[in-house]
Amino acid sequence: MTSSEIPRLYAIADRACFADAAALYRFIEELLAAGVTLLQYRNKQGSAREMLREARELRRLVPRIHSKTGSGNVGHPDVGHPMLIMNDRADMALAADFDGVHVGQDDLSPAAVRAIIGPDRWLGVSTHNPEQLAWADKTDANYLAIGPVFATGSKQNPDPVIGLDGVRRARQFTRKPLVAIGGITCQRAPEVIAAGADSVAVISALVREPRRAAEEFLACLR
Ligand code: 3NM
Repeated sequence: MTSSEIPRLYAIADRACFADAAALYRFIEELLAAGVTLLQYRNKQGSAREMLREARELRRLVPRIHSKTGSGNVGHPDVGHPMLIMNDRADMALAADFDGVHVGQDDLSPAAVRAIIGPDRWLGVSTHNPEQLAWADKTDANYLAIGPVFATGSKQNPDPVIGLDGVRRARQFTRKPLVAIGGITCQRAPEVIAAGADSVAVISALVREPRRAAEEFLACLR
């Protein structure tokens, strides 16, 4: 994957934002209807069984060929469908047949994840400073994330805010697709991209009115 191939908007469905699984599924359907083509399922507190049940339902909702709308809804150019990424858990990604896994600094190493998921699924790695980014750049991650760019209420014990300067600095450490995360709103997304990010990952700014918010993001990132 090259930088131009990662979708500009990376929507994260954090289970903690929803009262029940049905609300999570509605959220995903709204995002798909808006044309979102890169989606992550994040569940930090559910049991393994609950996670797998929800993940399999998400796999069913996010079809391999998404045909609700026309060409504006094509996902990754190579695969032509929305990409569904599992947070943290390589085992769940395989069990629910997701398109990739995203790991943080305390999860399995990128090499260990790659050994589990094989060569074709996407692997993303979270980083929070230049040292971590330089290290992650040497792994075979398909994309790297950097953050938090701005203050966030969606993560427990977030690392220090890096700001737009942190994004600019990060850009100098890697040619892999760079995803910026943390406190990104539609208003601020263009400046994050201008600072060197290829994509913005978003949790809270999508929750209240998913379809409208996602459409706004996609419009202002075009
Ligand atoms: N990771 P929101 S910040 C999940 O810094 C996550 O790596 C971060 O949520 C990092 O868009 C973050 O609501 C939360 O701020 C992003």
